[in-house]
Amino acid sequence: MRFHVLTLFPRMFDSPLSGGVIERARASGLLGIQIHDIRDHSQDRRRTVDDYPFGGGPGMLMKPAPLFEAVEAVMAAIPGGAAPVVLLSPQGKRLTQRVAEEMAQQDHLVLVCGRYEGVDERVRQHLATDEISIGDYVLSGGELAAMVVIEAVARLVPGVVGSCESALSDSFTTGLLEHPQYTRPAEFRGWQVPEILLSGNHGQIARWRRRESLRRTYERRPDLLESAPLTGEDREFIESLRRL
Ligand code: 4H3
Repeated sequence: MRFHVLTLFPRMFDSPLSGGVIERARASGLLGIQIHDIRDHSQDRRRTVDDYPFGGGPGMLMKPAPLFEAVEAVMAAIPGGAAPVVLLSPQGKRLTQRVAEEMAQQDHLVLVCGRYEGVDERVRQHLATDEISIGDYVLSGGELAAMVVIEAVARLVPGVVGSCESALSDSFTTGLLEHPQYTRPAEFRGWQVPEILLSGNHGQIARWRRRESLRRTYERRPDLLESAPLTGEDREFIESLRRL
């Protein structure tokens, strides 16, 4: 998987992507992350990338030309010359685990980070193939949203996260919230770890974990129960919660 990030602030990406699984995966060649400065594709000596909005209004907008030139330069270096071009914006499709899984199927992803009041509409209509939002709030730039996308997607690339299992059993991967997790000591300040987890009975432990995922999802995010794959036993347990 190769990420190509277009930004006016390349240095923002130095530290968040260093350290941890991302750095290891980059070192092993499993991941590539190239940061491109949009300003390198401005059309004039003053390296202008923004301009006043037609029709008036506060602030500035990002001009189309530097963005089109930057994306086209990146595309020219991508075998086959085609990759999704993702614009990060509050107006985009909400990033979910499912959306991250879809994105993780790609060999290349181009991420466009807007600044100012936004980008010229022709970028959205004729350059971006996707528009993604990491949540319903406005940031001063798309960079932090791009980093969230990189983290959420990269960890799904086989081999990036240690044991594939941990990537699969996280919250949302089962479509449910994750069950409670405990580690040593078995008693801490009088708070006991549930006995079942100390029993070594893996069948019962799996059943307890599934039920606790269902309970937690029912209590905190019942909306997820509509789309999560549920067995008959799951549904019976949820019914028992409803009757409480
Ligand atoms: C993404 C980008 C929020 C998100 C963003 C999000 C700056 C887009 C500028 C940038 C526009 C102003 N804010 N929720 N901001 O994913 O280019 O919106």
